[in-house]
Amino acid sequence: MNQQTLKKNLSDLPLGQIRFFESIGSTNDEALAWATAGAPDRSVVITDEQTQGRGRLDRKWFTPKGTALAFSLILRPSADLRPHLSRTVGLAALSIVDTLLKQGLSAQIKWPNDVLLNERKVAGILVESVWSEESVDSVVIGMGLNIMKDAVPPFHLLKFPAISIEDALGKAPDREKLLHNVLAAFLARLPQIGSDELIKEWEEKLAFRGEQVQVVNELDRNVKEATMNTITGELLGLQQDGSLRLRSEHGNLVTVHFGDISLRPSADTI
Ligand code: BT5
Repeated sequence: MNQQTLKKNLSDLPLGQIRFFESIGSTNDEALAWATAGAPDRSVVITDEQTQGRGRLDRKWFTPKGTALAFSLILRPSADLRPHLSRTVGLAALSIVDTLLKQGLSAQIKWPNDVLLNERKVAGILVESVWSEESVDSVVIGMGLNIMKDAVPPFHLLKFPAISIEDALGKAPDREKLLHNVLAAFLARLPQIGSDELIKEWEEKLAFRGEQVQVVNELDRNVKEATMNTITGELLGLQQDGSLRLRSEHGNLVTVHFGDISLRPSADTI
């Protein structure tokens, strides 16, 4: 992977500028700084290795050299897009699902920001914003995909099992082609971000739908009793803004908003 081959490979897509790094701390950090400095809409930061890759709550995201895809897309939201920004994470997840389907792999979305193959995490998404006074100036959509086996972190470092596309396919796919396909799928879906169809497709791909799950508010995890920050219930689907609908074990309908949430199948369903 290098700047020239990437530019050529992505030249048919309506992107802004492209910046490639052989190694970088985090593509999201670079994209946030670039967005603040005026990056054109739909610019992309791509790297072959991250040394400070981030998940939510500054959790670590592993991107060993030459094994993964790690990139961040900068959007400068138009007026049409602004009301639907909470759906960008779903749009990104569906773009990864579309791309995996082209490889013959059926993936699912673990709400809010993970993509699973065979109930193992193959990709993670981190959406962050640059604010200008009261409104969002730009949105950075960071995506990390495990391509080769060596991208998968050691088991003992993970809270949820992980997998690579190579593990699932039995061979390593072409990284640049996958990158092209994820970006192409994202840009193709973007005009439909406000549609009911998007929510329907996102719901159809949700992992554990109709099953009992446990939802934990990670921010509260350390400060409150476990019973106060955990909801157990049946995963029903999504609200219009992409938040999660559950039927709690007490029969109440509950909406779980985006945040630092982690979702697991409930212990008694495993
Ligand atoms: C995420 O966070 O899953 C979002 C990951 C976003 C990564 C991209 S790469 C490009 C861009 N630049 C960045 O710096 N980040 C974005 P979260 O749901 O908080 O999950 C983080 C957890 O996933 C960690 O605590 C680990 O347990 C696990 N993990 C770390 N690396 C992994 C990997 N390569 N594959 C599977 N799981 C991983």
